[in-house]
Amino acid sequence: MNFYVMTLFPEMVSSGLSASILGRASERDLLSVETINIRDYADNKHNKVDDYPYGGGAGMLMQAQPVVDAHRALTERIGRKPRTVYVTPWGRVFDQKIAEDLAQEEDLIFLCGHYEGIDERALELVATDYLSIGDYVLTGGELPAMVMIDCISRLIPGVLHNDESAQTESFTDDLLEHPQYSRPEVFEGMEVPPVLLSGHHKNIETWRRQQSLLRTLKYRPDLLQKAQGLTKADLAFLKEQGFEP
Ligand code: 4HQ
Repeated sequence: MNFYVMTLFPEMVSSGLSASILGRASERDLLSVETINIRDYADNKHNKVDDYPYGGGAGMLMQAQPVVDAHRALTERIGRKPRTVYVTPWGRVFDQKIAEDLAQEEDLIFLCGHYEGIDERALELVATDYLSIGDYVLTGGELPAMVMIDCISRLIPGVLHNDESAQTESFTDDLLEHPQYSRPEVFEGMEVPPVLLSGHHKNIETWRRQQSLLRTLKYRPDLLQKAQGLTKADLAFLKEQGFEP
């Protein structure tokens, strides 16, 4: 997967995505992240890319010309027009399903606005998808683009270790994670649940499943309502906890 991020703050994006798991995946050529500095496409000698909004109002707007020229140069270089995501609070709210869909693409372009956003005509010309990461207002689209790239990247085969990726395959998708413990066995008087030290794999699996169900019931009952892979045993356990679908 090749990600292209069009932004006025390329170093914010490249530094944020070059560490840890994504950095390792880039080095192994499982993915690439290229930033395009929209300012490089300013057609004036002061490299100005923003201006006041017609009709008045607070703040500045990114102008259409450098955005459209940058996008044109990029798509000509790629040799086709990949899906181009504009990140904005009025987009569809990004979720795991959308990530799975985008992970099927060979190339993806993210367009990041700053200030009060981008001249509508540029969006009309380049954007194919409008996506949000949630109902709150940020200063720019860079962090949302990075959130989406991170989420999509871990779905690319080979990016995660096999034991990590196994998780995404199963029905645990719709449930919250069970609690986890590592050494020491006792920390500040608090013990690790004995079942986890028992070596009894079947019991451990049952305990973890029930903890996931309990945690989801407590913190995100809305997820349980739409959970797909609940077994008869799951439903019986939930019924004991007072949950009726
Ligand atoms: N933005 N999810 C870019 C957001 C946002 C969000 C605010 C995007 C500013 C210029 N984007 N504009 N939430 O708050 O995607």
